Amino acid sequence: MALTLVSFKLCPFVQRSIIVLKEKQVDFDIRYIDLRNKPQWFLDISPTGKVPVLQVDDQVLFESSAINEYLDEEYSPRLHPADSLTRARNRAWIEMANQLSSSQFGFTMAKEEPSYRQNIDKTHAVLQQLERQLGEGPFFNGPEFALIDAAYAPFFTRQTMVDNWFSTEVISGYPKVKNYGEQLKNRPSVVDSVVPDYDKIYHQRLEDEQTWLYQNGSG
Ligand SMILES: N[C@@H](CCC(=O)N[C@@H](CS)C(=O)NCC(=O)O)C(=O)O
Repeated sequence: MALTLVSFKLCPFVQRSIIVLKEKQVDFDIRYIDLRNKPQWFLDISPTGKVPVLQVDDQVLFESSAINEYLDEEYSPRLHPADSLTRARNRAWIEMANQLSSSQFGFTMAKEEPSYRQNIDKTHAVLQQLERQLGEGPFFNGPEFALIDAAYAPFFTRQTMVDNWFSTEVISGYPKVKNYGEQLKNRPSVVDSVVPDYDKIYHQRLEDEQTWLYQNGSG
């Protein structure tokens, strides 16, 4: 089967699917689009107008969770847990990872302080829950890397850079979360899941947008 992932270089949801493809060592093509100027061919195939979209021969899949579950069922090794209860709990915590990525986007891109603070608070609310949930690690479920870890990894790729640039120290108060992030961000599939100049592109985006964080550091 020919796989083409329609992508945007800074998207954490695309990054999840790339991690899964890399973990499974599956060959795929990647096609980048400009989300500020979406091409018509993309609008024609994407029901939500969002990336990732995965083209599987002449079929189209959208929504990162659905794409990743498809990849998991189609290509080994199996990354979702075998036990149905654990799998269901993982799906629920993937939804928490969605909230984390969305509040991280919110506080990094906020133009005004109230929106920055509101999204920082939302980020901490999820991190507190995650800290309570994590066990001995190194991964969410324990020793084995799973589909859920691909969902959390993009948060840490970004947060490491943001903390370095702006001294935000968002995860420093959560020892288990911090350790989880260290494990994830150094994993080869995660390192290879972003373009080599990702940090420059990300920093440039924050500068272009003149976000509140960019102008004020940690405030
Ligand atoms: N729930 C979606 C979220 C995808 C998403 O928000 N993608 C963003 C980029 S990171 C997007 O394509 N935004 C374009 C738009 O909203 O117009 C998923 O998990 O795939």
